[in-house]
Amino acid sequence: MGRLSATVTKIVGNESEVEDDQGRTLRCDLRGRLFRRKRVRLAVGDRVEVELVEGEPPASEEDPPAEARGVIEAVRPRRNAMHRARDFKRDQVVCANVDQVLLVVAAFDPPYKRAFIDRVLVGLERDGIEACVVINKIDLADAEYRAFVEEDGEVYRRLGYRVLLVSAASGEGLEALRALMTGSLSAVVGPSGVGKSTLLNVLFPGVRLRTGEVSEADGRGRHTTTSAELIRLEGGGWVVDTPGLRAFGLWDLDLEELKQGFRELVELAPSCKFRDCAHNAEPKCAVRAAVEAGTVDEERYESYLKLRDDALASEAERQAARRR
Ligand SMILES: Nc1nc2c(ncn2[C@@H]2O[C@H](COP(=O)(O)OP(=O)(O)OP(=O)(O)O)[C@@H](O)[C@H]2O)c(=O)[nH]1
Ligand SMILES: [Mg+2]
Ligand SMILES: [Zn+2]
Repeated sequence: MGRLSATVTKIVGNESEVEDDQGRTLRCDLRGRLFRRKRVRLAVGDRVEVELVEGEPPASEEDPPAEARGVIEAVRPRRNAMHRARDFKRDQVVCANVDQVLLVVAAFDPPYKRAFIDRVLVGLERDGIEACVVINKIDLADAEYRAFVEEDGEVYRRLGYRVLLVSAASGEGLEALRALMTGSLSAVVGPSGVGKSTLLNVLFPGVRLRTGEVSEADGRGRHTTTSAELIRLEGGGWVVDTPGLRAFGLWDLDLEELKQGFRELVELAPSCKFRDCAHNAEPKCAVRAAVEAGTVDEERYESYLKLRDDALASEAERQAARRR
């Protein structure tokens, strides 16, 4: 029997669900040799090689997936890994091999906060994952506010991030978003109520149905799903779905990660007088000079200072806890 190449789509308890390159699902045990001896911790998105142990995988998606079982013989090296909030559980991988994170916010209802966007971007820089800032509900903006949103968008575009202004209600920007997602593995994150589910349902009408099916077939409550789940998109590609992603990006940041998470700081830091410049009150700081000259966006700099205060506070807390 030959080996199949597959993608891990789900992990529940001691089992994983994988989908081979023909779109067939099979279940694999996580208690095998590979996981005990080599201490591999699997995540959804992992590319694996599977040996069939029982029958053939079902011919179509309509057939029950539980029939086909396999053994994971090898896990390919990860291109990247997206980590969950660190205070939740240290270094837990939410998803491996992510092509991009779609950071969805809303123009209105609730209006986005630049500092939140910046914070999530810091986490993505740390994990080395591409980000696209998706500003939804643009239909709610009048001409003046829209111009303001466009300006914010330009700030991120100049830093090399992709930015899309979209509306699930009017359809604006949805073609571009669909094209971006098709054929890629995307993780959708963002605050509650910004329209993540609505967007996915409009873009890929099959998605809602499939998530419903999967959790019912499981017979377990949502909260027992300990990791993310990959959902196949019509036209190719995957989207990651997990309630836990709401907390994504809200971990404790350390000061070094923070500096590395702002592209403009990384670029300018070598020009600061001090090698370990915090870009705060130090003399001859190239970052502050650039803010004053208007070449670095002031709100981005304010985000940095605010996040730095947060990082300093949590570091002080950690140190106090250690002394106790
Ligand atoms: N005007 C307008 N309303 C929208 C748009 N997209 C979504 N909404 C509305 O925003 C509300 C929240 O949408 P959801 O899709 O549930 O938001 P969500 O991001 O999935 O929220 P959580 O699941 O709580 O994280 C719903 O009432 C939607 O109808 C849009 O483009 N324009
Ligand atoms: Mg939702
Ligand atoms: Zn500096």
